[in-house]
Amino acid sequence: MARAPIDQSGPFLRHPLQPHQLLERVTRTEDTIVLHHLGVPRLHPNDWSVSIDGLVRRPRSFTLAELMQRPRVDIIAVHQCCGSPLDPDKPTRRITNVVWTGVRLADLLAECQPERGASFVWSTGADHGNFFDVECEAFVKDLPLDRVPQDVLVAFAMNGAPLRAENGYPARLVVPGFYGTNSVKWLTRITLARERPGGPFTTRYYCDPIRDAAGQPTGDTRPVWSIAPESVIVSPAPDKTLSVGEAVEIWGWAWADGGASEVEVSTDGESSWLRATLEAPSGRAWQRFAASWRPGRRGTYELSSRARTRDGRSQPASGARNALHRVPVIVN
Ligand SMILES: Nc1nc2c(c(=O)[nH]1)N[C@H]1C(S)=C(S)[C@@H](COP(=O)(O)O)O[C@H]1N2
Ligand SMILES: [Mo]
Repeated sequence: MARAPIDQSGPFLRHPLQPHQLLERVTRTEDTIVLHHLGVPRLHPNDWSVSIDGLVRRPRSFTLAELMQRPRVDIIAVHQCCGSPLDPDKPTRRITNVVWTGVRLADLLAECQPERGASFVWSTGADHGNFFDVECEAFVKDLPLDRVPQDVLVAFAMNGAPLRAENGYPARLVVPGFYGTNSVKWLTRITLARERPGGPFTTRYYCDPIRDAAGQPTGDTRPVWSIAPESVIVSPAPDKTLSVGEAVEIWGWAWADGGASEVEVSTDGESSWLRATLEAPSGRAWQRFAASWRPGRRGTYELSSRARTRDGRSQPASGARNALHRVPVIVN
C-alpha cells in the first residue's frame, strides 16, 4: 500500500477530562483522550486492508468489508495513555473507559496458521513522520503472542460508532489491559515474529528501567505493556468545601491489568487508611469504589486513594505514572 497522506502531522494530545470530571461510567467519545506521535493518516476504507504476515503458514490480508462480515465482540475496557515517553514517571491520568467493537485477533491469526517459534505480534500503523528528533517510517508496537487469545481485538468501532479518523479509522488494534500506546491505530499490518521489533517506539521509547530491591536501575528494561494498579478520586472535586459532621461519599474509579482487588482511602495525609467498598471487576472496565467520611474538625485535608491487586501490587506515593492521586478539600 502507498504511504498515506498525513493530516495534523507531529505529536498531538487532547485530554478533555480531569479525574473529578469522570462522572460517567462509559466516557463519551467527545470526552475521550486523543494521542498520537506522527499525525493522522488519511485512509480510504475501500483501499484499506490489514495484512497478516511473518511466521504464519498462510499470510493474507483482510479488507474492512471482510472484517465487518465476521463475528464481532464488544469489550468495555479502560483506555489509558501511559504518559509522555519523554517523561515516563509523571502521572498524567489520561484515562477513559470505553466500549470497543471488533473481531478477535485470535480468530484472524488462526486462519493464517501461526508457525512454531512465533512469540511476538508486531502491529504497524499507516502513520509516518517525525517524532522529536527521530524520523519514523511507521508506528510499530508489539505484544506477546500468548496475550492474544485473552481479548485482543482488531476494532472498528468505539462506543457503538465507527472510529473517528483520530482514533484509528478504519480499524485499530485494541489490547485491553495494556496501556493505550500498544493499541495501534490505523492498523495496516500484523507480523508474527520470534523477537521484538527494533523501532523507536519499542526500544528507545516505552521501556521502563527495571530496579533492584534498593531502587537502583539494573540496566534492563521492561516494555510498557500491562496497566499498573491505579485509582482516582472523582468526588469530592479538588478544593471543594465540606461541612463538619456531615457524611460525604468519597468515590472514584480503580483499575489494573487483571482488575483491582482492594481500594483504600486516606483522609489524613496517608497516616491511616480505611477500606473502601469496591465493585468486582467486570470485563476490562474500571471499578467504582466508595467510602463514607464524616469530617470531625474544621481545616484543610488531603484525600488519597490507593488500589491494590490480588498479587499484592499497589500504587507508590510518588515517582511513577501510577502514583497516588490526591485531592485537597476544605472543611468548614
Ligand atoms: N498508529 C498509531 N497508533 C497509536 C499511536 C500513534 O501515535 N500511532 N499512539 C498511541 C498512544 S501513545 C495512545 S495513548 C493511544 C491513544 O489512542 P486514542 O487517541 O484513540 O485515544 O493510541 C496509541 N496508538
Ligand atoms: Mo499514549
